[in-house]
Amino acid sequence: MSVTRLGSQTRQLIDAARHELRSDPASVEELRHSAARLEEPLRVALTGTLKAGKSTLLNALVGEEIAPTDATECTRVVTWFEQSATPRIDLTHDSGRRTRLAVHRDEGRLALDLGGVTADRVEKLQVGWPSPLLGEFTLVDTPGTSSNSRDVSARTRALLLPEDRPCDVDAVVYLTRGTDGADVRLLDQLQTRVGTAAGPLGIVGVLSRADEVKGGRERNLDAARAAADDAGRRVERSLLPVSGLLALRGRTLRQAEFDDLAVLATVPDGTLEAALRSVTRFTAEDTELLLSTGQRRELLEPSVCSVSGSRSC
Ligand SMILES: Nc1nc2c(ncn2[C@@H]2O[C@H](COP(=O)(O)OP(=O)(O)OP(=O)(O)O)[C@@H](O)[C@H]2O)c(=O)[nH]1
Ligand SMILES: [Mg+2]
Repeated sequence: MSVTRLGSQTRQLIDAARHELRSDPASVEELRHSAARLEEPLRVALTGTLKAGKSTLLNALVGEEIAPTDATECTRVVTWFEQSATPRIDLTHDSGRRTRLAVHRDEGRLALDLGGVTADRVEKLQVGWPSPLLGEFTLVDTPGTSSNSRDVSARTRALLLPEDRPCDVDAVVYLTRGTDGADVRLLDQLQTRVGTAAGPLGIVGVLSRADEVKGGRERNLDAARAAADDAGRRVERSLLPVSGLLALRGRTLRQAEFDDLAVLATVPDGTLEAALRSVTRFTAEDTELLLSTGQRRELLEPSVCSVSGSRSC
């Protein structure tokens, strides 16, 4: 059945229920809320273990670096990315008070500066951004489920496994790099709630950072698929291998980078493969690689930045 048809049937059901329950104000209010939600973009949360690549995948989907990423623990508050005509950032304090924050970019990336408020006092951060994708989906970036701080993980659990109210998100993209114990626990708990008011409607499982799977003699893509199947068997669900970083670089590739990659693609396979084994080899003085060392360094620059942890998050 098409989504549009399903939507119109749901609308009809809500209208009928509103009519039947018109003498019960609490039910009428709940149904009014459901009807309003139906007109809004689908809410999709990206969740999973610490450093699984959640924020990077969100950026890849939007095609811009609006969710801070880093090699060290980065996302500490639940952040909602919503469609907006102009960029804006709103912070809801734990007291319920809302503050509008200044929008700053740092080397093209959105800097989420909480303006002196500590993460534990933040209830919710909402980033409004002009993006066609956000017109269809509201994306929710969450702190890692196995955060170094229990409070930080608790925020993700409070969002996804609410105790006393319906779940605020419609679907979950669950990123895992394998089968760490805490990962599987949350995934299992979410699974038992799928389709109930207290849970999401569905979960998409992802084996993230799939480019890091070592291929040996196999092609990396095949190795990533095999690793996802393997991990999927252990968690008893299918996992999609995804490299958010590769997707992000692809979506934000500049013309000069594209041209340099096209030159590199003409280097004989053996020479290129040997150079790609490490950063040191790739950036060594080597005329056979056709690009200057500076050009090759520039191609690596995004990952060099994140490894050095020099970004502000
Ligand atoms: N190789 C590789 N690295 C990735 C990929 N996705 C993310 N990374 C790197 O992994 C690190 C963590 O990425 P984030 O996107 O910040 O991960 P996160 O899950 O949001 O992290 P927290 O919010 O701290 O839990 C960064 O250094 C990223 O550059 C990927 O697909 N491939
Ligand atoms: Mg993050």
